[in-house]
Amino acid sequence: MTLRWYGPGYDTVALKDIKQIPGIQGVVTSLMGKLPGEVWTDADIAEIKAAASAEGFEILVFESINISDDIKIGTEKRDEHIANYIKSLEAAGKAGIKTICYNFMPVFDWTRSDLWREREDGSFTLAYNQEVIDQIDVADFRTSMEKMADGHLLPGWEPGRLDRIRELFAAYEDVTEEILFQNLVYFLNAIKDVCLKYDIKMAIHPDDPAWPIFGLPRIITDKEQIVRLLTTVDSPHNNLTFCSGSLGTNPKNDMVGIIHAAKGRIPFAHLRNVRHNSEGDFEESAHLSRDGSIDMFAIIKAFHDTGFDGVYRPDHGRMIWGEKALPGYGLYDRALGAAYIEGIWEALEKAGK
Ligand SMILES: [Mn+2]
Repeated sequence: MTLRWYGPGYDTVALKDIKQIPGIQGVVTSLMGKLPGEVWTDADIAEIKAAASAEGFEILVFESINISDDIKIGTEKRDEHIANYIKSLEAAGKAGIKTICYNFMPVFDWTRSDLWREREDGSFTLAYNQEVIDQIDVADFRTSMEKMADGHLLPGWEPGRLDRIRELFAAYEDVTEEILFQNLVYFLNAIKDVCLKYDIKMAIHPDDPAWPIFGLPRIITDKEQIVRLLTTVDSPHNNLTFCSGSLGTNPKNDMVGIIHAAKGRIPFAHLRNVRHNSEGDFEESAHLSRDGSIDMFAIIKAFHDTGFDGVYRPDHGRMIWGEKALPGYGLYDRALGAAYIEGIWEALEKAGK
């Protein structure tokens, strides 16, 4: 059990507070100051490792070393960016980081229409409404996300990269789902040697939400696509980050089926719940099954049944008890989520004996 922690200067939650959540055995982090395509050096990684270990924490996963749009589009800069990515993987491997979470979503990372939707109980949460998204001018979208983020740097929404939004959209014009998939395969094959050398597991995060938005292709949204990727690059370095919240945005996704189909290829899992309010509208609920639309027990049981021995973490939480934090990443609700997940796991362990 881990918690995501953004590092000094980026996270509102302190490691000393994370330490008081029972059961947390490590952290998942990233170098927030880096743009996709840039190299992570040994010194960069040593610095964040030192910050974590000062409070007794090991870094168990890098989430994420982001992939540049040049790699996703397949531009002439692709090979240079992949060479840089390999250098970052070398540095991670030498530092003993074995799991790298990444995604292959064009232009925008995870997307919400509201970062502060008030719920019936007075808590605030991240929400998505398709009609609102459909009315957004993409050129203004980053500004509106930043405004909602209230001064916090959103992971995947780094300034700089999205300054040339219209250019980026134009660059994706001819990128079909199949081309994007082939570019992902090209990337995975290109980094295979360095991953095998250091026993690094690349773990792709599903697209969030799990359908194409703004006319951009999305290719990791359901079981069929996940199985296709795992079998096309059938290598121990090619794996899945299972995210119940992202896959669960589509009520049709069979998440227990995905966990079984990807057995042995899920080194990292994000566990959270969503509530479907109506077609195209969902919000992130508390972790409990009864608060959302996902059967969290069934998911955790599927991990237990398949012998999961990777790293998991409670994913986003609501903002409760007046907390002001990075949207989705407050301390309190994620701590409740961690305790809930640990409770289910302990019950499964003991019931099985
Ligand atoms: Mn996730």
